[in-house]
Amino acid sequence: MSTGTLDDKDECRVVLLGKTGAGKSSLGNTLLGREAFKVGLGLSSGTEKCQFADTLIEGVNLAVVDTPGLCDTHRPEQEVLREVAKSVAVAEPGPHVILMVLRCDGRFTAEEYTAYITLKAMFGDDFCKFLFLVFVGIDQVTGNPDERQSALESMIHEKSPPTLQELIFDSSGRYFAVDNKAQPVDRRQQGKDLLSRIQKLIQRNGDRYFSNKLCEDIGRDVEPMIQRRMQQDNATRADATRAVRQDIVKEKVVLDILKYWAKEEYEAFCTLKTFFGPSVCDFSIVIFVGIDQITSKPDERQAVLKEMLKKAPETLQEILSDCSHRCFGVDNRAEYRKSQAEELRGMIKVSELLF
Ligand SMILES: Nc1nc2c(ncn2[C@@H]2O[C@H](COP(=O)(O)OP(=O)(O)OP(=O)(O)O)[C@@H](O)[C@H]2O)c(=O)[nH]1
Ligand SMILES: [Mg+2]
Repeated sequence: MSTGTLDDKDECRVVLLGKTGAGKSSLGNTLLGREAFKVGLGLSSGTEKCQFADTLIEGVNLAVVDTPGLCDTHRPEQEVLREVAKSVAVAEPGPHVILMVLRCDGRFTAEEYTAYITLKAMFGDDFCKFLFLVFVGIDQVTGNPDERQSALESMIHEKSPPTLQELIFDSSGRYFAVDNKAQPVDRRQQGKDLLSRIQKLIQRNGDRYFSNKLCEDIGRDVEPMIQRRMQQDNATRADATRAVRQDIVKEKVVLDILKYWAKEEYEAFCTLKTFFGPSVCDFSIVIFVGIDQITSKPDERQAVLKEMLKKAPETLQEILSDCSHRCFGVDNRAEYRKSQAEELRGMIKVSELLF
């Protein structure tokens, strides 16, 4: 089982995920009972980096991590996923609940579903045990506060597409409707009601929090930072943890999140070798997608990639060496995908001749 147990029983760590403009920051503010996170205006994207805020509410130390929106066409997916991974580091040793924020007054899009599948792949199936769906914007469906939950219930039963049904199934039917635009007293009560649902889920999960290999690796790097802070500032563990969280968010300490991914990829490569035998390398070409992030000039792609790989971490150097340095940089978004495919096919043919 890849889940940890709660050390500090009074802390509740929540991560907000969802598509851009869904209402994550607004929901974070509803939960915290104050305007801790900047809310987006109009079409502009509000949250660019993951944010952290906490408060003592109903005897619970509630720590909320806000993230930039998924499916943001103005931002590369890798960058957003990196921020999502960072949010897990901020919620170290792991979030108790992952709140997936959805809109009542909008369609559940194919992009949103794909983003959800990517998250599931990134975090692993255990992720679902900690998943809670929050549908914001219920004010667009009903103006009657007493009917919020029943209105959502009918909406879900009458017109949710199969993709959304999958999320509902994955979260074992845990969902809640919120109006972030409600009057302060009403909004406060909604925050408390949601917190009580969150606490029920934590109880059901036996006080465990979400963790996976990525969380454990990050935890190993973060723990000494907390210890150092405790000694240097003569701080309590809670204060030192809070300070380290802010350091991570403000990037005062650099956690090389991609380093952890590279490690996972390396392990996957080792598994492949064990499974098929070392000769699998003789038939392998290492493909690097997203080369457009490194150079915009198509003619320079392969040369720039080769140059960049000279500084690659040891694990990646090993993979490249095993594959006799056969590698290729691809821009999957380029309009000349066809010529890239031809170039790659040429490389495959050469490999066939060689082996
Ligand atoms: N009517 C209504 N509007 C809402 C609700 N929640 C959020 N909004 C509005 O939706 C817009 C986006 O809200 P944010 O909280 O910034 O959304 P976000 O998911 O944090 O956005 P990004 O950080 O850009 O990904 C803002 O104009 C909010 O006022 C709600 O419950 N009802
Ligand atoms: Mg936001």
